[in-house]
Amino acid sequence: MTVKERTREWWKQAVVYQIYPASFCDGNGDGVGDLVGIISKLDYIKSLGANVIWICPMYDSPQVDMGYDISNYESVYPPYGTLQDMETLIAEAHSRGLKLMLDLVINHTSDQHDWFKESRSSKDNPKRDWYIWKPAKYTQDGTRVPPNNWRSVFGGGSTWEWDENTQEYYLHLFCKEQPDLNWENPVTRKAIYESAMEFWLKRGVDGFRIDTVNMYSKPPGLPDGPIIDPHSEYQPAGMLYCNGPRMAEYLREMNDVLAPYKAITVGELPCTPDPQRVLEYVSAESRQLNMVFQFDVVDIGQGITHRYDAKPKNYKLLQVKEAVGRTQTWIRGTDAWTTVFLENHDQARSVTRFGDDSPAYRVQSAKLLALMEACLSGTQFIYQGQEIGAVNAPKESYPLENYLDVDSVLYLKELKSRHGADKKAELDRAFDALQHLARDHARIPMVWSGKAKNGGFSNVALTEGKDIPEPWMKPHPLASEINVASQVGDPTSVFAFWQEALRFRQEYAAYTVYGDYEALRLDDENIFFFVKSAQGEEAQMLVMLNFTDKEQTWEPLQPREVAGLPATEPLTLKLVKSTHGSKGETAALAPYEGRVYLVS
Ligand code: TEU
Repeated sequence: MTVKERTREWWKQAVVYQIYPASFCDGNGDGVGDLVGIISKLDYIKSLGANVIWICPMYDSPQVDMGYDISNYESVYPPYGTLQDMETLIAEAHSRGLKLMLDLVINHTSDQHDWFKESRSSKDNPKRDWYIWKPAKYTQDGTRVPPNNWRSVFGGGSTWEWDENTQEYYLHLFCKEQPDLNWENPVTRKAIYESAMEFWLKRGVDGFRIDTVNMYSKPPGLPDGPIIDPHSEYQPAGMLYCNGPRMAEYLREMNDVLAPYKAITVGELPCTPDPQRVLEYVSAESRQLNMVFQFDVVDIGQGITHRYDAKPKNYKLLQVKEAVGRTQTWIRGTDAWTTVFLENHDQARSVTRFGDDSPAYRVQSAKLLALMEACLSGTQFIYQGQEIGAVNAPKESYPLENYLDVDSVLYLKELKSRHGADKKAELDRAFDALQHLARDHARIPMVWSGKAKNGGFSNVALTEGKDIPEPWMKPHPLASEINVASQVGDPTSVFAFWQEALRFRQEYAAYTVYGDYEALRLDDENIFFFVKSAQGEEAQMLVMLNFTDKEQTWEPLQPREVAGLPATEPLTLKLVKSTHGSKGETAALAPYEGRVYLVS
């Protein structure tokens, strides 16, 4: 649907703060983050300027994939707390004006979920077809092979696991401990809605971040994927199994469940480069999702055969400009909505990936990225630690054995089997890639203090006189340099800049949040220029971001460069925000300086 005016909604202007429960704050002193710890930091989150919290899975789970393998939707993972703690958290958040979103993981369950245990118990169990079971195929020489050539998202193996007991394969797009639910069965869908959604909606949650939202509907016949990696038996087939034919139907059904509660949704949308297809999901008229996470920006620099088959920083600024453009421009003139994010629990730290994490420039480049995000249209998401400019753990001080994520572990295992464990050069290359891109970096415990043991991760326990335990993941080696305590109250800190940038974003929401985006000077290899225009405003907002560690001069803006500006010179530029507090109207940009002007 084409629209002239963009409607305003509370959730469009919201700032969502994402929490990874295992790594946010350890309230009971066992080395694992928990709900009590989260409750103790609600005022901190509020002080940043966020008004919504999204908590990654806190449900009961064997934790093969850090809670994205759920064994019971209706209970809490005991080390995180209890159902009662969740109720307290919801109430405490609401009393501060914070809304709460949960992570909805319903493409698959854990293999320890009762549903799957029943399903795998026999071929005639009533829950057999709650999951996707298929007989084996056989090659000419009689070798048993899986039903198709799809490769699991993690490692290099098949998406099919053989079940000895019932002599069939079951599908798992992720780990073998994460069997895919069969959405074609209406009884299964109803059980999912009741257990995973209504159970929590009734308890007051305000919305869901929906995991892998485009994988529920599988392509009919489950055909083989094209050969993308000729050296492998199994092929990355995301482009084939995402966005299946019944997606719209399923999402509308889910909306009927959400609507009475006015709950909001943001769906994770991998493997969907076509903006037209994205639009189908989030056009308000289509009643599917409020928003989605596109992967264009976070996929920059990742490998094609495997995300970690890549060299650090193997991209140009132009790719960043184009990827940002792909998340911004398609909403123009539509009733759809987009999101702004550079980090989450599946991504390495943005300062390391897109800025410069050296001591000389990490503060400046963190501010630059904050300013860029603050000026982009869509609902803004911030991942824990991003607000203090967290960086990846350095190679020298964080050895490979500290990496615990199943994606990293299975990748290394696959490499060793491909090359033999002694291929030192290949392992070194993999370490470089993981140091740059691994999900582990986002999962290192949050650093609350540079002085307390383990970055103050278990500080709440400390005040109760308990011993400080080792955290579940090794603490950040740069804890004494990058931490919350030293930044809160320091006007020059990354944290203070985020607070400012978020206030600025709200003050100029007509441009920043709701405006139309247009890139300028795409071929400039150093500076990212873009313009935001606001409905009913004559002036336009000009954003310029120096993505280099060198001073950069820039050519004055010409009237003809921007549609809608007065055709004759001189243009008036009024500086409204800067990462460096600079006043210079036309001066060169300092390394990693970002500026915002109103142009008329
Ligand atoms: O991620 C889904 C996803 O599409 C993956 O490609 C993701 O990019 C992953 O990090 C690849 O390494 C979601 C969750 O966000 C992730 O944490 C889970 O592991 C995954 O689903 C399975 O539930």
